[in-house]
Amino acid sequence: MTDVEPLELAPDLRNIYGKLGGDDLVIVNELHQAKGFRKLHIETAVLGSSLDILHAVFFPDPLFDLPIFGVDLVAVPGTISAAIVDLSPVGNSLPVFIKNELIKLETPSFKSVRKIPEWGDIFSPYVQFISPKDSLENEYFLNLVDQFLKILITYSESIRPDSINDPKTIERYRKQVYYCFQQKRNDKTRNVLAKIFGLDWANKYIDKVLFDSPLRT
Ligand code: BLA
Repeated sequence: MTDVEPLELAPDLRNIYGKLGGDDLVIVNELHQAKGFRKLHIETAVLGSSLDILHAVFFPDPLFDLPIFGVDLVAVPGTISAAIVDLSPVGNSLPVFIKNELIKLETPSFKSVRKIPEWGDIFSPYVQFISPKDSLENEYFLNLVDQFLKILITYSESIRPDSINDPKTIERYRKQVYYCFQQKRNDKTRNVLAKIFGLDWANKYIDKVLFDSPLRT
């Protein structure tokens, strides 16, 4: 990416420690911005030996015709229970370049494909949501993540911003707000955080760090 710069985050939200029973919870956040992206967020969370999470969302600047990149990996002892990756549209559909590249990808036929929950109408038709069953499937999935990223970054290097009052910019802003709204309906994320830090803290963290809305400038 071009012009990558770190984004401010209060130290108490950058590295977060909590305790549940005998287990420690450690969350580490990394935030950047870049050309075309208002926020690149990578989060790792480890809850003792019971849960391991990698969460990443690259939120575009609505001036640019870029989809939202999202990945979530949830590992429990012995297996990865959820592996999801998508380039989610914020226009009426994905940009033509991105759609054409995604169509070309050879998607392996994973043994366990999971059902997208009801709030998941934000995802594209190309979303991959699986429980990888062995190390080969893990590898295939990570390879897909790489390819989704490559497509996004290649496209982001070629495009120019629209104006702030362009109806397309306004529509992309609106759709990004909706993406955040729907993600906040995922009670599985909220429950993990609320069990350790309480519901108030969990809601604030989800609103401010995980799925904050873009600024309306
Ligand atoms: C599911 N997310 C989950 C699950 C947990 C979390 C425990 C249940 C695992 C399972 O269903 O097998 C927890 N995820 C977290 C926590 C964080 C996190 C605590 O990121 C962060 C601190 N979730 C996202 C993003 C996507 C996403 C960006 O954060 C997609 C791009 C998707 N997570 C997602 C989906 C499910 C899930 C679709 C399954 C929900 C369901 O089946 O109801």
